[in-house]
Amino acid sequence: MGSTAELGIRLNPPPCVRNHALIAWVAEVAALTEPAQVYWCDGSVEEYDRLCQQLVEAGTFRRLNPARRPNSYLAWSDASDVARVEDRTYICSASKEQAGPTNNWMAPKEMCGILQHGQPDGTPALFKGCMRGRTMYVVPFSMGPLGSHISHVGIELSDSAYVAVNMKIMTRMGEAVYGVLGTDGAFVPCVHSVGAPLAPGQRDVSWPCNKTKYIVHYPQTREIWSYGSGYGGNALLGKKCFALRIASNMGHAAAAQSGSAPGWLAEHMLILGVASPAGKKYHVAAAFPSACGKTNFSMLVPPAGFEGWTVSTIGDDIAWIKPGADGRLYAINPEAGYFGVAPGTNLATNPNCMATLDRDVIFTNVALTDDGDVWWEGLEKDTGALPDHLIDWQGQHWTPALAAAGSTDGKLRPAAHPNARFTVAAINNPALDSAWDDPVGVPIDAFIFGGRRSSTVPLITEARDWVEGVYMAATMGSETTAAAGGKQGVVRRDPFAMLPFVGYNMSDYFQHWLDMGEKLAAAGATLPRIYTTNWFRKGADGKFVWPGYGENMRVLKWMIDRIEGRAPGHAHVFGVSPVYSEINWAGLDFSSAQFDTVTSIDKSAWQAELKLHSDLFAQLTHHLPEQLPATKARIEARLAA
Ligand code: SAT
Ligand code: MN
Repeated sequence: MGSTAELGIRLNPPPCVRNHALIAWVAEVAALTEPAQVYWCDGSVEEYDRLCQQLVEAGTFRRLNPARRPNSYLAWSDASDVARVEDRTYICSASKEQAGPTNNWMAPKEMCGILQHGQPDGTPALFKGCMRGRTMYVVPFSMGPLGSHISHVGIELSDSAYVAVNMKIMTRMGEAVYGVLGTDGAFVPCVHSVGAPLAPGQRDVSWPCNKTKYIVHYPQTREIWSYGSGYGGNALLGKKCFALRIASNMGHAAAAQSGSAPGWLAEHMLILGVASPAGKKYHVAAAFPSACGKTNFSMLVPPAGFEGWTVSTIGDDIAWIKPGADGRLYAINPEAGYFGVAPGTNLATNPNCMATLDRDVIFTNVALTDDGDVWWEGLEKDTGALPDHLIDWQGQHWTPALAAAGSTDGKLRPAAHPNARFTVAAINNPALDSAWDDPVGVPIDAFIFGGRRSSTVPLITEARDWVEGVYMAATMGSETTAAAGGKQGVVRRDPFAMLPFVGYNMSDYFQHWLDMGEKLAAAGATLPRIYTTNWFRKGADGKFVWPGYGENMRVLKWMIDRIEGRAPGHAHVFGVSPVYSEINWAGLDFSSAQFDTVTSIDKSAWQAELKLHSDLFAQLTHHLPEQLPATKARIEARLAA
């Protein structure tokens, strides 16, 4: 490999960059990928505007009508690059066992051959010359408030300006991060390429990407290498790659280093604050799989009957959780923006989000209206009618008639892709919690784990104790969504809503949760309660029974009543659920018969469900904490009684 000097690539690090390891690494990656130029991002508004204008000129962005949506853009991706690619995602730990049976694994040496060094048979490395003709952006970012003891710094090298501007919104991105790094601070190196080098004079496409995709994590060196995709979690490497897969490794390793240190947790959780009319405030962290309404829940508006209650957002997708000096668990949101699903978002499902999206947004794969604004499925509920004409996310004319023509399932061809997204800064959110940026984090009172299940799992259950809560989270099942490639609507086990995001052996991850509970309890701490929810049960008519969204406040309130010792509930095979009279129904017409439909426990369905837990445990036999099958045996005994 030639040096950057031999290749004529000028590095030109700005004077504020004093970290020698960083400069050496940028030089190394530039020499490998051979970009036409290297650009060090400063994170300024001026830079953001300039890069967005560049993206407009390149045809990647369309500026939306400023009278309707100020300072906002629309991007349409390549039709093949629309979601996370779980089957192309690898955890390259030293041994296969460290990655565990739920992750794709390849030996680091072999993967380095494919990506970085070239293969023994002479096949060149994918990253060799992959940035030719493009700019390599150096994107400095902090996951978490700058300088917080819970935060960590990453540097993403990417040949995509789309990534650079999205990272500006999604993270604390900019020059101040170089200051935090100083001369020898540590950072997580993240390399990203769309895998579409340009020959001299070659015209670029509006969404460059490559058929071949690799989303690769090296836990030992805490490196991320991503190739071939420009979309979401595949490309914005601070998000799932760093804040979940690499960070889960860091939190686990922090515990393993010493016997009594509990380590920390990186979780696929929203964080919200809920304050009662008396001003008492609680904090809840809730895990749901991708595209199951975390953003809606985190911005919930209390319904009629809950006057004086407020819900505020700390985060909508990821939580980093560490024990504080008082033994309680404190959570921060490592992100600074929301990359949320647009379809389904409207004034009924999430009014705070609609206000958040009024301005300063990057939309990806939604439809374009005739007056230069955006549209997605669900907005017809606000306006009472479908638009007469749109340009859909693939640039085609869309009218209700065209969308009906050729449809085989009776549904209209969607104008927005089901995984269409918005990128917007947290500070746009009117429900933002005042502590969202607090370096100390917020103390967690309850964890919620929620799957998407049309049957079987009841609306709300409190686990009897930490171990049974971990059991319920570990065995959670959920129907798949458009957030990842592959079939939708099939139930798969999604432990802790972390199946695609735990960066090490799932059994060891379960053990980490169990150990953390044990260590904190031994130190005298009161552990957060653990709840499981399911908003998605369907009735005989195939429709959701629970009205959801703001009405979830009723469930939240019951949890607080439990914490405050006011709701005895009724105990059943795997925990405690509310009786009808314990829920505040003011302002909602929901009968006790309907309540039964969402809370009943069908013994035979649960017997079948427990068989699926056995299948999961059979897959995870190695290292599986013995408390889990022991808990299962207890539940089975209760079920048989
Ligand atoms: O594409 S992302 O990983 O950023 C979103 C998600 O799947 O939750
Ligand atoms: Mn997510």
